[in-house]
Amino acid sequence: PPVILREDYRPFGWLVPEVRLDFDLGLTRTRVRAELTVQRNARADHADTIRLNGDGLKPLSVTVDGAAADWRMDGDDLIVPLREDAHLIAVETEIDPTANTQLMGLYASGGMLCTQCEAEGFRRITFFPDRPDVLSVYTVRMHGPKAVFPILLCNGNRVAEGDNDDGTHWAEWNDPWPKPSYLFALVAGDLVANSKPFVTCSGREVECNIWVRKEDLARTDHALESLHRSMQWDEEVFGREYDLDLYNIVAVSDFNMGAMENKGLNVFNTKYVLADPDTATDADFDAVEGVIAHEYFHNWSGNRVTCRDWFQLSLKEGFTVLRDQLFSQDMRGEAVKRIEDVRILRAAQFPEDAGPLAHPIRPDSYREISNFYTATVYNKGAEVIRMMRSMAGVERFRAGTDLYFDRHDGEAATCEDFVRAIEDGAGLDLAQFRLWYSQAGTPRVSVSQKVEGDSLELTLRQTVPATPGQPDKQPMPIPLRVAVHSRAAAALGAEQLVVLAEAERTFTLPLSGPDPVVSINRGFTAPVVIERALDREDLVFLAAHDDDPFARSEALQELAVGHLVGTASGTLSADQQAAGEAAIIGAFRSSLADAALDDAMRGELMMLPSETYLFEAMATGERKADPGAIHAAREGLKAAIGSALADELGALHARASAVPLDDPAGRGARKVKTQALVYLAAADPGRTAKLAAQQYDAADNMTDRQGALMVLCGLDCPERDERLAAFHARYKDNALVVDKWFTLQALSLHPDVIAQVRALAEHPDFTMRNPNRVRSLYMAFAGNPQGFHDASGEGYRMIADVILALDPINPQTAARFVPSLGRWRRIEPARAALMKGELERIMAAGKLSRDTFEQVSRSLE
Ligand code: HT7
Ligand code: ZN
Repeated sequence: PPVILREDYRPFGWLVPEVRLDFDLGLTRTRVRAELTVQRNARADHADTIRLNGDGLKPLSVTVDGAAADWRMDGDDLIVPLREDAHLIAVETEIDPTANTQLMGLYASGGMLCTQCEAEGFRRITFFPDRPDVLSVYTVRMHGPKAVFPILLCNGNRVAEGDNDDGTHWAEWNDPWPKPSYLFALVAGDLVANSKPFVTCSGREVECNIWVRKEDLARTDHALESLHRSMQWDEEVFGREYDLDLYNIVAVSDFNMGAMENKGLNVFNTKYVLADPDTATDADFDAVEGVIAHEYFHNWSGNRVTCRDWFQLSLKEGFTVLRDQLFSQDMRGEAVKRIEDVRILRAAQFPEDAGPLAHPIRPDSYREISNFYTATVYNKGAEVIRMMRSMAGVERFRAGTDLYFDRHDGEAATCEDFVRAIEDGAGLDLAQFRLWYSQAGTPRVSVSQKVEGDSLELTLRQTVPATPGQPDKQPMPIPLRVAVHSRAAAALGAEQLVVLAEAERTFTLPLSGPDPVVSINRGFTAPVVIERALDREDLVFLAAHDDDPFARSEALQELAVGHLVGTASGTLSADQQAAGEAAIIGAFRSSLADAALDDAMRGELMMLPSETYLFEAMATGERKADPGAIHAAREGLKAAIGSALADELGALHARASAVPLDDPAGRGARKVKTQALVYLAAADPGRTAKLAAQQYDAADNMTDRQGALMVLCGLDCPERDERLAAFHARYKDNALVVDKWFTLQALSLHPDVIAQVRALAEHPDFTMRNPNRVRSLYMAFAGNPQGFHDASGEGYRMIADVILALDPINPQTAARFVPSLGRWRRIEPARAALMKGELERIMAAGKLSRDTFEQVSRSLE
């Protein structure tokens, strides 16, 4: 497959101001007639043909201005000669939505029809210049059997509808806002809506609907309320008002990603719509709120201002992730949300940045754009914009975003346009900062300090590691919030922002007393790795006293990372080992006893670094990560904590269990309740199995039930099988909860997890055709370090088999499994050889999709 280069961008030769689509809908046969008004683009080179992209389509008829056209195919694309400056092109195609297992374009899901067009799905519906810089006003007519498709939805507003005598009906929709084809959407099915109007800041009433199957209606209130909160927040915080009188969200159970921001008609994975306390955890509620907000915020950052080309994806995705993170911080509390977001960044993006698939947030090339919907483009993209916000301050940043929206409304813009608007609007010089858009790799900042009189000389050095295709890097501006505390005086220093723009620089900071302890990258102002050798006592001091809650949790993480990596690599003496363990237990004890902490924050402080994050920390320089040693060290520490703090954890569990479901403190209580079980289970499995079973039996909500079952799943005890069976029996008709049932087992600490996953793949509820179900079993397993990295290589083999089996069905989802095997270079030699061997086996297997081919070949380079 060809490589597409960012530098090759050229404007399209034709404008397509208007599109008229006519759909004759059927589950196995849908006819599409597309009429395109085209005009020569004065800003592009002269063209005497138009290239209309297609993917697996055959044109049934092609006319230009009503006469048969002299068209030809070039691969999958349709080439039509055009002589004048303006024409009307009409093309007819026919598609089979039921045969569409890729879930891109128009497809059938649970008896309904829906679309997914981003990035390049529209070309599977009709021939079209399927690129984000071609913006058109769409008028769409849908026609189909009323009994099968009683509801017909499209972008914009319904302008006409009617019934026919033959049992069919039709509806016509018009979207007044010009949009690229990737934002087109259509839904036809038997749906019901939960509706509530929202009144915008200018007093317009917007009809908001959440469309679902009848049996799911009772679980849609949270989504609807989240939508209203998002609309209100975007008005207040970013000055953005919604621009149509209708906002429709439809939930579908077969979906490749989380959701899609189609103009006025979002299509959502049911996972991010449906929630009630009996079937969804607190984390699920948060995810629904976050994804609803994310898609809503795209209405401005993505739809009103869209992307010029797919290399600019982070323009809409990075910015929108930042916007949804800020929204959730305001809804749920800044510190806990920030800790969660940084945990996700470290678990998903840092490994990507350190591996063969590393790419800048604005990539320079791709073969298959679906492979670039990554944690780098999304999450690091958000961090890069967050850094601009930190440097500008909230008000000046807002002036920058206002200018960006004003300047580029209705346009297909670039990342450079965004940076320039922030420069002009916020008054920042971002000349050097632009490197964050072009350089991949997570910068490492090393810290050293020296007391000089009543100041501290803080020397910071940055290196940006080499990444594929980028051997040499330049220093980038790194904004870091710092404070210098005094351990001896128990005094907290004032915070200030320093920007490290050079390879090395010394900053002079005021001391707050003797024995200075530097608190750095507070609030995680920059997505970097801080390298420093801080005394254990200093970390304990920061964990207990830092006034930045993020820095507190960070100090505890640093303490645990140092201890666990040291233990796993065998570099600690017995004394160091014992002292490290005692320090961590002491810090945990303080967190458990600290009455000033709420449980939501306590729950964060009680979380050990994940094994994937520990792999990253262990794999530095020549040293490789040893998954077996990391797992043993982490489990050992959990057991030590559980046994040393058995009384405190038992008391915490009892206290938290007494908090009722709807108490404002309930969420935090549920979080620490299961955390307590996790440590107790590591120390005393027998007793904890009883306690977990009690929690399961007494649960009046999914958070407690799932938490208890998660702990039980890792234990070899009768309670495990009994509760797993009860859980399945209770929820067998609820697909999202059955997904949980698969995931709990695939993620479990049980020694037989590989055999259990193999058996689950044979379960009648398992299918390769539903992405949620595939992810619930296999993505969970690929994220289970103990099972996936089993020294036998069986875990690797299983995931490679999944990639091969899934690739012909759903290449996008198949390709998403490749990165787990692609990390082989950072793993110890025996496992690395097994992982690489599986990648080579996939490569040798013959015809691979463009998606999987690109990921596997890059992983082997
Ligand atoms: N913008 C949406 C991207 C998306 C997508 C991309 C490729 C294939 C399927 C997809 N479904 C949705 C989601 C978002 O970031 O809001
Ligand atoms: Zn998005």
